[in-house]
Amino acid sequence: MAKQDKKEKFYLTTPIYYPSGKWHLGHCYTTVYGDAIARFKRMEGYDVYYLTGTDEHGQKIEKRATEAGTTPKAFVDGLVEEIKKLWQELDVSYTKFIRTTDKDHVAAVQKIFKRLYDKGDIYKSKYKGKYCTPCEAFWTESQLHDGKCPDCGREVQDAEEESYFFRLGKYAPRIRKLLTETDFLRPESRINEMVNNFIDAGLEDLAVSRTSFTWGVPVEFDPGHIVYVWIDALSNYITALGYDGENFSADTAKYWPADLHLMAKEIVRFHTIIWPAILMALDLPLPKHVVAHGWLLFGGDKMSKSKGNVVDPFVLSARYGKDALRYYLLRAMPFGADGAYTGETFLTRINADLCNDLGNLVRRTGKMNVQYFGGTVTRGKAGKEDGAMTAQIDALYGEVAAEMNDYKPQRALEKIFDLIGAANKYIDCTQPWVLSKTGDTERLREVLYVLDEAIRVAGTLLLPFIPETAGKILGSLGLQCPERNGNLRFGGVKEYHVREIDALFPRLNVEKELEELEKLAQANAPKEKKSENETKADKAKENKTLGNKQSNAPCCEDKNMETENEREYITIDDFCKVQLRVAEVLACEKVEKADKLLKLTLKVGEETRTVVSGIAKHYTPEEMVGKRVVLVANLKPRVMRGIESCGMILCASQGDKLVLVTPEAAIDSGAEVC
Ligand code: ME8
Repeated sequence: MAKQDKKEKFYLTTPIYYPSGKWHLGHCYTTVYGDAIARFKRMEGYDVYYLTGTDEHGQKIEKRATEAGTTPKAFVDGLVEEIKKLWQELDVSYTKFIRTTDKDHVAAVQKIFKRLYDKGDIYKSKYKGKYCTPCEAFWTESQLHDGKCPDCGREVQDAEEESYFFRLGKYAPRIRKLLTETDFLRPESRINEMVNNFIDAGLEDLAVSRTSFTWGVPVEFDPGHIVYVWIDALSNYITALGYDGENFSADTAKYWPADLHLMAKEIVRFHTIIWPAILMALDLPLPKHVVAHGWLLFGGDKMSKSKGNVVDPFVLSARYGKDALRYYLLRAMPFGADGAYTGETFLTRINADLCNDLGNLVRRTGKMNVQYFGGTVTRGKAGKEDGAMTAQIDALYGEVAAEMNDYKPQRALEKIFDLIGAANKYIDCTQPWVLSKTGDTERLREVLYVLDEAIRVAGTLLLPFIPETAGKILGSLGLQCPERNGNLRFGGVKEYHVREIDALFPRLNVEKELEELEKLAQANAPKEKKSENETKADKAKENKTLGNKQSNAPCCEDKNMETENEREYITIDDFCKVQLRVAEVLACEKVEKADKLLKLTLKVGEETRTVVSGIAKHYTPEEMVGKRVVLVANLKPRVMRGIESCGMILCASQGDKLVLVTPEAAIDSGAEVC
C-alpha cells in the first residue's frame, strides 16, 4: 500500500566494498539491486535511507598498498573516488557513502569494542588456528574444506597470536532461534546452510583482534591490537547513523534497526551470525531482514585474463548506456539463484526487451498519437479488445509492489514487460492504421488512449529500474516524473499531449558488438601475468557455488533455477549434432599420477574405444566394470595424461555428489540415446 500520509522509514544497506580496484558487473549487482528497492520504496512514500560505502582496513589492503609502493590511505583514497564515480555513472541514489576510515566511524568502533570488553563479551586469550587473508577470516581446522578456506577455496595460513575473543558461542541459542523461528534471513536455503554448517557444528568464540599488521582500527586500551576487520566493517551499519558506542545521532536514530541488509551469499555468515550477536551484546534491536542473492558468474573463461575487462561496468555503461546495464543486472538473476553473464545474453536482452518491446511500443504509439490527433488524446469509444488490456494495466502496480516488497526486482520487471508485450499485441489486434482509414475516430482515440495509459503506468513503474529512460518515456507523454506512485490505475490521466521521441535504445548488431567488446577487452587487458595460484584462486571465486563449498561439478545447483529468459536455447538441429550412445564398460583402471581420472574401455555396439573420465573420486575401477553408461560419441578426441580419450560419459552432479547417468532398463551397447 502506498504510504501517502505518514512517512515510514526504510533503512537499506548494501555491503561496503573492499576498494580492490577491480570493479566488475558482480559488484554493481547488489548496489543497483539496492537502488531499485530504494527508489521503489521512495516512490511508495517511505523515508528511505540507503547506505553504501567502502571497507578499507585489513591486511589485504595493507599488502596491496605496499605492493603499489604507497600508504594504505593513499591507496584507498584513489579507489574510493573510482567507486563513487561508478555509482554516479549508474545513477545509484544512496543517502550516505560511509568509509571505514572516516574518523567518527573509527572512534565509534573503538567505543563499541571497549563496551563489549567492559561487558565481559570480549576477553583476551591466545588464538591458534587458520587464517584466510583474502577473506580476512579465521577458521578452525574442522571448518576447512580440503584444508582450504571454505569461503573462497584459497590456501590458509597458520595463525597463532594473542587475541581478543568475542563470546559468540554464548549467543548461539538466540541466533538459532532468530534464524529458524523468524523471517530474518531469505532465501530459506541459506537458513539451513547457516544452521547446519555453522551453528549446529558448534559456534566457537571469535578472534576479534589481530597483532600481525597495523592497518586497521587500534584497540583503544591495547594499541598493539587491531580490531578484526569484520567487526569494524559490520559496525558501519550503525556508525553511519551516528552510533558512537552509546547512542545514535538524534536525526538518524529513527532509521535503526535496518529494514534490509542486502548482499551476495558468501557474506551471509557474517551478517546472520556474527552481526546479530554483536547487536545482542550491545543491547540493540536486530535488523529486520537479510536477503542474500546469488552470484553473477562469468561463463567459463569469459572473465579471465585477457577478457577481464569485457565486463568492466564503465565500458558497458559508456557504450550501451547506464539503463541498459541496470536493466540487464536487474533481470539477470532469479531470487537467490546465480546468473551467468555472457556478452551475447547481455546484448540480446537489450535488443529484445529494451529496443524491440519497450522501444517499439513507445515509438509506434507516439507516432500514431501525433499522426492521427496532433498528439492530443482523450477518451473515445471502448471496444472488445480493451477489457483484458485495461485490467492488466489496473493490476500492474499491485503486482509490481508485491514483488518489490518481497525484494524481487527480476519478477517485478517480468510483470512490467508482460504489460509492454500485451500492449504491443493490442496494437496488432486493434490495428489503429485500419481504424484511421475507416474513419472510426472515436475508436481510434480510445485505442491510443489505452496505449498511452499502458505506457504511463509501465513507464512510472520503470522509474526505480531504469530512471533515465522511464523519465524520457513519461516526458514523451507530456508528463513529469512523479515523486510518488500517484494514480496508477487505468484512467488516472484524462488527457495526453504526446510528442514523438528518438528511439530509446538503438538496435544492436550482436555479432558486431561482440567483436567490438572483444577488441575493447584486448585493449584493456591487464598486461601483468598472474601467478598460477592467483589464477586458481580467482577461478575459485568466480565459480563459487551454494553452501560455501567449492563445487567440483561442472554445473551448480543454482543453475537449475535459471528462468526461461536466462536460458540460452539451442535448436533441435544443434542438439542432433550430439551423438549419444549407450556404452558398456569392459575394463577400467586408474590413470597414473591423476587422482581424479579413470581410463575406461568401452564397448559401443561393434566398436571398442577408450575414454578418460574424471570420476575416480566417486567410483572405483571395480565398480565401473559391467556398467552401462551414456557416451557422447562424437566428441573430438583429446589427449589426457598421454591417453587419447574418444568421447565423454555423462554424469549428474549436485554439489559434491556425482552419479553416472545410466539407461533405466537393459539395452544393448551402441543403442542410440535420443
Ligand atoms: O565482502 N555476483 O566486500 P567485497 C554478485 N567488504 N554479487 C557480487 C559479485 C558477483 N559476482 N561479486 C561481488 C566484502 N559481489 C566486505 C563486505 S559488509 C559489512 C563488508 C557483491 O568487495 C556482493 O554483494 O568482496 C558481495 O556480497 C559483495 O560484492 C562483496 O564485496
